[in-house]
Amino acid sequence: MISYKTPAFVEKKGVVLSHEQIPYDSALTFNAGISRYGDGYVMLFRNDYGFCKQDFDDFYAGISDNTTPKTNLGAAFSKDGINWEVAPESVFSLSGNGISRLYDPRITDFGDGSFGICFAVDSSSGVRGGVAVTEDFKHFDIKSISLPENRNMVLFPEKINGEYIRLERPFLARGKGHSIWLSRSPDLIHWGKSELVLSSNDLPYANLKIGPGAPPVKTPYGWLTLIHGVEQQEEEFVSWHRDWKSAYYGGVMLLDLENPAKIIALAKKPLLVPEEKYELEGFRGGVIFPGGMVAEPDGRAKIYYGAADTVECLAEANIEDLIKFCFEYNKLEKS
Ligand code: BMA
Repeated sequence: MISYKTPAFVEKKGVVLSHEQIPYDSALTFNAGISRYGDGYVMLFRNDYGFCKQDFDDFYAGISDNTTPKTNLGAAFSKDGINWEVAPESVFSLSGNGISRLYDPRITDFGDGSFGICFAVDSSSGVRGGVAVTEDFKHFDIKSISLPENRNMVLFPEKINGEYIRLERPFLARGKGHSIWLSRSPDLIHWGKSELVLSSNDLPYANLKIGPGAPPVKTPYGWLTLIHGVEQQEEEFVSWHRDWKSAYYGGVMLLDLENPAKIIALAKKPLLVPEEKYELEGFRGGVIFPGGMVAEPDGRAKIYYGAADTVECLAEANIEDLIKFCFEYNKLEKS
């Protein structure tokens, strides 16, 4: 059972993109990256396709599993960050050389007309994390794809001490839980000088996995950084879903402006808890997966997240409240 609640200062706005809006084959649209773009916003979303409603029903009924999806990335554009117009064709996919698909994109605005894109790829050797650059969201110049097993990468919007910075989540072969790391690069190709930032063992609401969410947003107090944390449930989480026993929460922390491997404050309670129907029911009920945060001039933040591995959603909060939340719940101990 989920024992957390989304704090009152977070205003959930509901679903902003679902597969009905996609003009090509689409079953699930979720885990998007979002950025400001021109005088509006751009979204790159994960589009899983190649299966239909009957396949879902058979999956839930335990009859068959034809839900191993093909995936491409779609692009969508918006004037207000709420209503989205989807580009007529998918814009980015990857296969061959042992790679089967690319998914979970994140967008970082470098502020010079170019955007850093991070993504995960499934390969015959395991999951790998990729970094690309685009200016038009049609052409993607792939700079690097990591060794397996790594993913959930996000790039910082500016260089620090002359280096690009990314957060990432390698899979740990030893011990329990996973952790967020930070690596540095002179060119987006070569990554190193890696440091541990946060382990799921230090996060009370995550007993399994953890990962960076949205690219960090600069505030006077530090880099405001969304994460996700996974709590494995003892009992089956939603009875209608075969074998699904985990809850994915959105979380938030503040990283040091000069040395972002250092945590200034970390909310030890989740920021976004799956509780609405569109978060609890879908391909994977109980999943909240933040991938984008846009700071607005009025002090509000738009927080975008995939829900139930099925749709893309929006929540809003005051940036000040997000920062306060980090400090207020910083001191909670792991029980
Ligand atoms: C993670 C990733 C995400 C997904 C989540 C919940 O491991 O695969 O893409 O949203 O699981 O299924």
